[in-house]
Amino acid sequence: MLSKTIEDVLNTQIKIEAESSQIYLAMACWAEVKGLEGVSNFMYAQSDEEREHMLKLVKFVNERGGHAKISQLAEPSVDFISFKAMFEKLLEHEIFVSQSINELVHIALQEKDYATHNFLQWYVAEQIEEEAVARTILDKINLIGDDKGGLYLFDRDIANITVTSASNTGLQ
Ligand code: OFO
Repeated sequence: MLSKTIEDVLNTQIKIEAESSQIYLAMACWAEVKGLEGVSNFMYAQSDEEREHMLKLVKFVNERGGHAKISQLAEPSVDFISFKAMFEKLLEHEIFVSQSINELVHIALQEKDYATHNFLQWYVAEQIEEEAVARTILDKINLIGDDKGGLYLFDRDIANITVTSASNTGLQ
């Protein structure tokens, strides 16, 4: 059974994951209308992943005797000055989510809720992976600079920068 404190913080995380999904969906749209097909596919996949993260939390809260809250979401930015700026936003957002997960882990320990603490380890691993992917992409973007040919190749090759979910690393 979840304590009220844990239920509330998990519900806040549900909202954060849902907002992450919306943020990446907006990025997918921006890239798609700019003709960056590879980048938009990457962002659509990211958006789907975030929805899965949200659902995993929803199920956990409901199964542990709480009630998952589905809340109103903040409207994401829909315009970016460049695709580099967009990926910088992505990294910034993932760092914010990692901090939120760290705080959750801390609260779970304080509350002596070891089941939730254990459940959250999947998210800890996932955040390490997602931050690493965002940094890899930004390194590549910095290499390209303003080179249009480089951008073309980047858009083609981003499909190979896979987002390895923690579920594939045996941590689930
Ligand atoms: Fe939900 O993993 Fe990124 O934010």
